[in-house]
Amino acid sequence: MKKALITGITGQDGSYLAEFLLKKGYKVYGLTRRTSTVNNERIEHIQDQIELVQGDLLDQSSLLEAIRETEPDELYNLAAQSFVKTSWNQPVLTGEYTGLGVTRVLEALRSFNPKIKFYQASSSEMFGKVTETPQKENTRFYPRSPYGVAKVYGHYITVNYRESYGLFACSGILFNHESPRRGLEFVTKKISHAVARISLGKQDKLELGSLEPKRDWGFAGDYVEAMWLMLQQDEPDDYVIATGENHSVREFVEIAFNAVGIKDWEKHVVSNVGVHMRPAEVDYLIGDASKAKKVLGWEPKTSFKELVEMMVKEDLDREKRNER
Ligand code: NDP
Ligand code: GDR
Repeated sequence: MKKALITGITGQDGSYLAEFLLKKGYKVYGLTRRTSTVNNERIEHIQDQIELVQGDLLDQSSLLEAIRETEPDELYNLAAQSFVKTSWNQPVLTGEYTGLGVTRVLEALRSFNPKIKFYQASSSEMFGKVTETPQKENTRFYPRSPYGVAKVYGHYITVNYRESYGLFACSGILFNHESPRRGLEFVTKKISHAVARISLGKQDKLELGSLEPKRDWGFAGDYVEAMWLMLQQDEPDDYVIATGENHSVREFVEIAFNAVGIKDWEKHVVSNVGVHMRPAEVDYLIGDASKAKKVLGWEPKTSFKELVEMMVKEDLDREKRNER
């Protein structure tokens, strides 16, 4: 039985990846940090099938101990401070978790067993102010936030450890991917949650920033398969994972309101650009995943409309049950 260790297992992607690997017959371990209240909602339904070990990206010895305890064949490094806006407020912490944290994990892996296969969660935010459209593996990086800068560091240290030490280390450059398990601060979930509440008369207004930014949005459940596929190849490499389509925040809002039968959505939406402004914005991202299609045989399965409707439906069901 193959064994996998996932950092960030309590996050959106960690929970989908854990489900996916369990279905593939893996023994799944997850690294979690100590919290004063339990924070396992996304993995509650599989908790009796996985094993959690304590550790933190800031603490080198805890990472080594987690690897020693679990002896994984594959290590997926998904943990990070992942909210772009927070990265201006906590730039040093973001650098520690999202950047240097990658080196700590790689060092622990290398010193325990350099044969463990390693996946790094890189991001389309590394392209930031894009220099080429669509973005592919060799498009120049131009990050626009402390988060994006930290991810560029994480990407290159992964490439560097592969080249320096011959590790089987892959960097997946994933474009935005969403799901009903997305954190509430991200724009997609903020919209689907508010739309559900507005349709039930529990809320009247949805306040957003600019409705113009465009993102290449996919479904997280589809994207975790690509992470796994990268580690099943003969050679380690880096891959862009995206749908190849982009849509504006406005389009997301429109489809979400349509899904609950509200046509005059504009009367519920306030675009307060000033309040939600980021010191530097990423306006336009669209990925070219043709390498992943050719080498990994990976393609997204869920359309943009299906994704929006899935998120709204799930929030509607939760709101009807009065759950968060
Ligand atoms: P989430 O924010 O949902 O999850 C982040 C996870 O990291 C949580 O489990 C969190 O634990 C954990 N974590 C944070 N800090 C630490 C720490 N110091 N030590 C240990 N664990 C920590 O992110 P996603 O699931 O959306 O994303 C997964 C990864 O993919 C991230 O690295 C993100 O930057 C990257 N990414 C995401 C994309 C997306 O669109 N979702 C696109 C491209 C890249 P806790 O629950 O305790 O907070
Ligand atoms: P992003 O996701 O920054 O792309 O990072 P987010 O959903 O936060 O923003 C997407 C775009 O929507 C605009 N926007 C708003 N965003 C939020 N959060 N709240 C609002 O009210 C709002 N109004 C407009 C933003 O300005 C932005 O342009 C996500 C994260 O998952 C990263 O970890 C990951 O690396 C990238 O996707 C790829």
